[in-house]
Amino acid sequence: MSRTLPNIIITGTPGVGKTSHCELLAERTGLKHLSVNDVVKAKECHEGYDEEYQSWIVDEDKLLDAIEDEVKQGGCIIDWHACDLFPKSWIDLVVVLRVKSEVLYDRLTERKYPELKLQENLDSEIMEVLLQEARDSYDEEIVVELQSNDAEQMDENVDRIEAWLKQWKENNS
Ligand code: DAT
Repeated sequence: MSRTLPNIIITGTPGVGKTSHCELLAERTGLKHLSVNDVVKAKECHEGYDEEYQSWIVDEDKLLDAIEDEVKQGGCIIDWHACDLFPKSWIDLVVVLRVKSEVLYDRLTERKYPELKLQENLDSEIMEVLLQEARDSYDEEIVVELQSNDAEQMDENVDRIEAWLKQWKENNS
C-alpha cells in the first residue's frame, strides 16, 4: 500500500521543541499534528501515572493500535519523545531535534520538572539518546538531525521540512 502523503516523526528530548515545530509545520503544510501525548491521555494507552517522573507509563501496543489506521493513511506529523516503537514501514522521515544543554535547562526549569526528571533529560540530550535511537531504528538516509535553540533555527527547520515534503510529493505522484 502506498501513501499519497508521507508520515514524519519529530522526535527529541522533552523541551527540545517538538510540539512547537509540529504546530508550525501543520499550519504551513496542512499535514496533521499527531500528538502522542494527547492520544495516550485521550485513549488511555497507559498503565497508570508515574508520580516521581510526573508522566504516563505508556502501553505501546495499545498506542500503536490506537493510531494505526490514521497513520497508515499518511500525512501525519508524529510528535513523541521516542521513535523506536513505530514500524519502519509507516515512516518516511525522522527529524531529531537537538538543543544546547543550557537552553534545555532553562526550558525544563520553566516547566517545573522534578529534579530527577530534569537531570535525566539533560543527560539524555548530552548523550544523544534520541539520535542514536533514531539511527538504530530507521535507515540512515531518512534520519535528519536539526538544531532547535532559537526561533530562527525553528523557522529554518520548518522550511527544510517543507522543501522535503514538496520533493516527496513530486517523487511519489
Ligand atoms: P517539546 O514538545 O519537545 O517538549 P516544546 O515545543 O513544548 O517542546 O517547547 C518547549 C518550550 O521551548 C516552549 O516554551 C517553546 C520553547 N521552544 C522550543 N523550541 C524552540 C525554538 N527553536 N526557539 C524558541 N523557543 C523554543
